[in-house]
Amino acid sequence: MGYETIQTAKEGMIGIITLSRPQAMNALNFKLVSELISALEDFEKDEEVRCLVMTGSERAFSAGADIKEMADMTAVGMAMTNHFFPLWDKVGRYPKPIVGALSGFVLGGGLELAMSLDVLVASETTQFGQPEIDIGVMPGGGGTQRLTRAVGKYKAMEMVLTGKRIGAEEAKTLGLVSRVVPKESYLEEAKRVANEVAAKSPVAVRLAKMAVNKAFQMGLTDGIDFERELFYLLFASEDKTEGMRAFMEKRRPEFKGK
Ligand code: CO8
Repeated sequence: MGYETIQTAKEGMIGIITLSRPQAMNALNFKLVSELISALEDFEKDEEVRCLVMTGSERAFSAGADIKEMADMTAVGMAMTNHFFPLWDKVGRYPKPIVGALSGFVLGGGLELAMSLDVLVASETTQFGQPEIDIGVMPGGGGTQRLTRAVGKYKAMEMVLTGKRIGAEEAKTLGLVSRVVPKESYLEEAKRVANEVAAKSPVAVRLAKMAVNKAFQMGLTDGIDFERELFYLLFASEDKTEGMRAFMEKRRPEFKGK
C-alpha cells in the first residue's frame, strides 16, 4: 500500500479504491494512474476480493486528465515516450467487476475512467461531461467511442463538441448510469451492489463481464486507435497550447484554429 494519490481498503469480499488528489479534483496524473493500476493488480491477485468499488470524493470523482501535466507535452512525447496509455488501457480490460461510486465532477478522462467500469451508481449531485474541446483537444481515453455507444450519436456529439455537462438524472435517462441516489448514500449503495455481485459465482461473474464487454467491443478497437491518432495530432496544434495555458492562467483561451 503506501500510495500517495489513492487509498485502498478491503471490506469482506470487496476491494475499495478511492482516488485522492483533493487539491486537483482527483485529476488523473501519471502517478495516480500508475498507483491505480498497481492497486487493481493487487486486488486481481487477491482471491478474497470478488468485486471492487472505485470512488473519488463527494466534490469530484475526477475532473479528468491532469492538464498541468499535459500542458507541455508534445505529440511525439504523447505517442512514443509516455507510458500513460498502456497503463490506462488496463482498466478497460480488468477481469473483476468494478462498481463506480460517482459524485460531483466526472469530467473528461474522469468520465472515460467511469465508462471503463461495469456498474455506475451516481449521487444526485454528479455532473458528467467531456470538456476537452474547451482546452483545444478532444477525448483521448476512449470517450468518443464509449460515450457514443452509451448514449447514442447525437447526445454524445453535443457533449463532445460543446463540452456541456449533464446532471445525474439526465445521465440515468440516457442509460449512462444505472442508478441515482441521494448524496448521502452513493458510496453505501455502490458497496451494496458490489456485495451483491461478490456473492455470485466469481467464475460466472468473470465470464458474464467478458461476454457483455464483447458486445461493446465490436469495432471499438479501431475506433479508439483512430481517436488516439487524432488526439496525438492535436498535441501539435497551437490551440492545444493556448487552451491549456489559458486554463492555468485562469483566462479565456483565444483559439486560432491552427
Ligand atoms: N487538471 C489539473 N488540475 C485540475 C483539473 C485538471 N483536469 N481540474 C481541476 N484542477 C485543479 C484546478 O487547477 C485548481 O487548482 P488550483 O487551486 O491550484 O488553481 C483545483 O483543481 C480546483 O479547481 P477549480 O478552482 O477550477 O474548481 P472549480 O470548482 O471552480 O471548477 C472544474 C471545477 C469545473 C472541475 C474545473 O476545475 C475544470 O473545468 N477543470 C478542468 C476539467 C477539464 O477540462 N477536464 C478535461 C481534462 S483533459 C482530459 O481529460 C483528456 C483526457 C485524455 C485521455 C487520458 C485519460 C486520463
